[in-house]
Amino acid sequence: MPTTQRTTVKSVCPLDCPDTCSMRVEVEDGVALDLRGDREHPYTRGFLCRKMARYLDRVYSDERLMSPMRRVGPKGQGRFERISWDEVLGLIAERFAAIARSADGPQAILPYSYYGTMGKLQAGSLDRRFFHRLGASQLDRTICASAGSLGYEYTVGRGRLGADPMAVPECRFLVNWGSNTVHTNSHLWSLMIEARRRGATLVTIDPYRSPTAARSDWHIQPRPGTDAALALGVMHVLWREGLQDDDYLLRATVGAGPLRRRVLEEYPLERVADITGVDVATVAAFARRYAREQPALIRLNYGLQRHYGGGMAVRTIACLPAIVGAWRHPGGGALLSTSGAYDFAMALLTRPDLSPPGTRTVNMNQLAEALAGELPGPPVRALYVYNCNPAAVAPDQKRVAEGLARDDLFTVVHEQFATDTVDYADVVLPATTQLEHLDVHGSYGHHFVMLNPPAIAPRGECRSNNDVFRALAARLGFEPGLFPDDETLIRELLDGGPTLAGITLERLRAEGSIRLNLPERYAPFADGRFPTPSGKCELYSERMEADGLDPLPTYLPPREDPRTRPDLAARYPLQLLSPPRPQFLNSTFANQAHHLASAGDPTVELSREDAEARGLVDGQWAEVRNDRGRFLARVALTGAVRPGVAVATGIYWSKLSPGRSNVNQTTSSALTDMGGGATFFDNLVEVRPLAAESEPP
Ligand SMILES: Nc1nc2c(c(=O)[nH]1)N[C@H]1C(S)=C(S)[C@@H](COP(=O)(O)OP(=O)(O)OC[C@H]3O[C@@H](n4cnc5c(=O)[nH]c(N)nc54)[C@H](O)[C@@H]3O)O[C@H]1N2
Ligand SMILES: Nc1nc2c(c(=O)[nH]1)N[C@H]1C(S)=C(S)[C@@H](COP(=O)(O)OP(=O)(O)OC[C@H]3O[C@@H](n4cnc5c(=O)[nH]c(N)nc54)[C@H](O)[C@@H]3O)O[C@H]1N2
Ligand SMILES: [Mo]
Repeated sequence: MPTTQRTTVKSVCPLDCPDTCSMRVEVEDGVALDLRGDREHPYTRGFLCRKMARYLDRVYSDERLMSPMRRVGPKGQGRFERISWDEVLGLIAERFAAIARSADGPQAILPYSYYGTMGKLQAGSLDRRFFHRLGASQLDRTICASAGSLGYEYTVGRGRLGADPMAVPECRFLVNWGSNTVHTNSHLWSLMIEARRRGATLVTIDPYRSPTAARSDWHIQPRPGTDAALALGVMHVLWREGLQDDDYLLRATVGAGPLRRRVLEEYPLERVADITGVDVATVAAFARRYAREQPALIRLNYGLQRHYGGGMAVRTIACLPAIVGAWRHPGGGALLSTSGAYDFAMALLTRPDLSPPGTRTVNMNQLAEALAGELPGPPVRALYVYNCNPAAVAPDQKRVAEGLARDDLFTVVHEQFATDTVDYADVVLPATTQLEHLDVHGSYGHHFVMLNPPAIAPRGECRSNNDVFRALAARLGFEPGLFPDDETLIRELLDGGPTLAGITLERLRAEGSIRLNLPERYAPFADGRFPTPSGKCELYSERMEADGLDPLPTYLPPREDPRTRPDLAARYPLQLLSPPRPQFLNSTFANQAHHLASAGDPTVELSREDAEARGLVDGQWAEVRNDRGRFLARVALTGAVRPGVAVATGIYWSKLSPGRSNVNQTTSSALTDMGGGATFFDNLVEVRPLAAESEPP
């Protein structure tokens, strides 16, 4: 009898989520039998979210793409025939070479990717080298975080440095500001619960009574996109009542004087209450407790910044910890992202120097415009999509689909499943999952470096992103030295700055996960020094002034707001927010039976008043629409929103939804005030009954 081979492999969750969990995979004779959260990892602490707990269903799904394919029907229909890797690589190389030689040149080729995996290798290494070397257009990856990151960076100096999440149990006042922490950062939530056991108060500031708001001690419910005004009102109270930390302000900030004048003169609480819909007493009570109950942490997340003024809103909120001196304490201050603490050698890994000078950059939120030929530069003639499902997740979906349907566009999609985007591909490449390839991870929610060795062999003919770019580079005759093996890439990446000193591939192999070289009790700005040009927290920012922005915090209303756009609101009076549904990770998992069944039909949550005024009842199918498009959803009267606000959680796949569209048919490709960010939540719509019956057509 042959003996069975059993091993345990320590892997890393690849999802675009701040938790970056450590996982243990039990493998028997090359088959992964069990996967669970690593009990020994100090941040994962043995539990996985409901999505990853069933990751093996995804790895072994019958619906995985297993071989390369070529389109046989019209674009959008998803009809393909099987071809070999040899043929498909030849086809892509030939098309790319022909476009590069043509009058349009290589910039007519556009890579399009986001973070289907957060692995440093498979998310951004040989792909970058390949497209830079080819001379393709560059992609500005702005769909998620760029507005808030820049706003935070102007203020604090590095967009992605924040409080140590491990110290959260020491906090006394925890604010989830535009963060659905329960579901989008569940391991931080468990640390918040620990803090609450020790007496902390949990507050959530969100126009939506999210699961996090519902489970908090205090829910403050502003109008969408008015957070900067709320924060300015809080500052007004702090200075008016002498609650500011003068010592920290003097040592660690610039611009306290002008900011104080602005908030005292321009943001009286009556005005703040009028803008935000939060009453004067609540603003004052929040400010007093925030100042006094230290350490206080503001967990701001990216949902907050998906409005026109999103960059300025994050910048404004990021001033608060300096005013009350919250940065003095481990766990105190603000937490947007921790990824800036990793001194990875990113330029070595991605080689931006290979991209010819003057190469254009396309903002990924403007895929509709790029495909319609509305951006400067040559037309987009080829699109290479990987780690991303733009047909479902990008704004202005109808126009994105029109672009993807162009017959003169050559589209390559590298995917694990036949997504909405795959349906528009000319050629499809089957991708490995996290259990099938090597990778290394940082995190944007903690401070560990983690290695993900492959646990099983690639299924079918699946190949990793890097394996494909190596093969394409060889076909195009690029220097082999630029496309080394994955282990070499890991060594290059780890050859970075001080927080990585002593962290090697060998140590990662032995230990799996290693904390960055940071003080055990890490409080990044306790000493009052900030990595800004002035060395201080910039309440007044000369860099913003130079960039044509208001150097002081201010309130910028949404683009689509009944207050500022009464004309538009006359037809589309409801402000629609579309944050994630807990069962999905963006559009990942939204095709899998278990998750889809647990999520149920798409919903639109409305206030009872708004539903009654439209003759809508709970559970009924309705059409949500504006001038950009429409989608169908069941009305849900959950009591979670105020009149004038609607919520449709996602992201469902369009082809699996009634009406074959999702919420992004209504969202706009307009950009934020800074950073070129997406404005998914800055979206006026109207909702109307679909039919007398409760079933969709
Ligand atoms: N389960 C699950 N987890 C995820 C994801 C997922 O899809 N599913 N996505 C991952 C990704 S890519 C990201 S970027 C993060 C996002 O993590 P979060 O930022 O927490 O995600 P959102 O739910 O988009 O936004 C948080 C909250 O902001 C609220 N919000 C909307 N507009 C405003 C506003 O104007 N002001 C305030 N104060 N709040 C507002 C929304 O109602 C929502 O409840 O989560 C990651 N984790
Ligand atoms: N209306 C609305 N729209 C939104 C948002 C919202 O809150 N509301 N959120 C926005 C945000 S925050 C984000 S981050 C974006 C996310 O948008 P995307 O980055 O497109 O995220 P996903 O929908 O999860 O799609 C990732 C795809 O990558 C694939 N994938 C995973 N691993 C690999 C791999 O190793 N190789 C290859 N080739 N493919 C792989 C997965 O199968 C999946 O289909 O969506 C944005 N869109
Ligand atoms: Mo995101």
